[in-house]
Amino acid sequence: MQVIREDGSLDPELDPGLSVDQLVALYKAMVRTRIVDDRLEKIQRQGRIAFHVGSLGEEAAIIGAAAALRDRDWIVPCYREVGALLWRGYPLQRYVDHMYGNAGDPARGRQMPDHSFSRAHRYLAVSAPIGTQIPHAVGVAMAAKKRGLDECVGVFFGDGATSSNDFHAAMNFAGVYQSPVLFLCRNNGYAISLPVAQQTATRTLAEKAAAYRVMASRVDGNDVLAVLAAAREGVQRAVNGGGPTFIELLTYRVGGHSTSDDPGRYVRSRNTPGAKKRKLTPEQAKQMAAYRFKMQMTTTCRNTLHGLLGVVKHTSAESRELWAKEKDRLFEERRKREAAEEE
Ligand SMILES: Cc1ncc(C[n+]2csc(CCOP(=O)(O)OP(=O)(O)O)c2C)c(N)n1
Ligand SMILES: [Mg+2]
Repeated sequence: MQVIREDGSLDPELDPGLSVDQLVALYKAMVRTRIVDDRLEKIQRQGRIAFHVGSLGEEAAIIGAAAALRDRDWIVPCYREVGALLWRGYPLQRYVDHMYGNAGDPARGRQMPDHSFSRAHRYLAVSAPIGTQIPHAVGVAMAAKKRGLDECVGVFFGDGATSSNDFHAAMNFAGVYQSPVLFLCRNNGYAISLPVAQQTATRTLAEKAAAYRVMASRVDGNDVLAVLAAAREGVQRAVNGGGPTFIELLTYRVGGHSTSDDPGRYVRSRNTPGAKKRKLTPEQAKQMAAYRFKMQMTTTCRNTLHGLLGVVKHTSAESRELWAKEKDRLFEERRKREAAEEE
């Protein structure tokens, strides 16, 4: 499914009919995650933070789905979806503090970077073992259903997770019990270095859903309006008692798997998505062209970019300062604890 056509115009049959303000909000959210990713990668290379797993190239899949879910719906993330948390109004400063593991980090540095959580924003904690969040999500959805609440759950996971046991257990359960859940599968072509064709024999990931009688579709994950329209339909189905929906979001991981990865070791062709670091894929270029075309707001975009850059730089400087201020106390506390344990 695609809404934004090759020439940048919108398919009138599928256009979700957003206002210019809503389109600008989507655009800003996508650009913001890209800028934040860029900054965090630089900070990691400077040795200031340990690790970052970004969403370069996958912004539309994440933001489009987040925008379709209502505030009362739960988001169960994989690990690349902080853009969805920020979309819900989570403070950027708190996220960057978490990346530094400083005193402003809700986990106080006791979690890996990029393992955010917020009950207030109905965003479950990131669960690092692949696929384990999928049955969690179905459980949350079942709880809402049993209590008769008008809530559903959107769970993100990657192509690789469809090869995990947990994926199949969760899909089976959701199919049998008609759980109000959206399976948001970001097919970015790789599970770290393993191309999707080498980790599953199925032609598509969506066809796995058919075995469990879960409604499934394949959507252009770089077309934010298509993602939003498909996910909205899934939300409607879930809250109207129609059961689960599986959406295969076809996208590209433009960078490495994480800052610990070197895609140059396994991406052979320069034309393979993943080989080029910062260049837009043709789909993304098309998407950007569509925004400019529809909104005629090149200046707004430029100002947005400029403003966001400033905010992100300021935020990371604040986090660094807080880290520097608190780090002695942190080690002091640890020394005291160790001394007490020795006694
Ligand atoms: C059970 C388990 N095995 C292996 C890993 C190491 N690991 C971390 S991310 C990842 C790849 C996951 O790929 P995919 O599901 O496609 O998500 P993507 O990173 O592409 O978004 C692997 C194998 C893990 N976290 N958990
Ligand atoms: Mg993947």
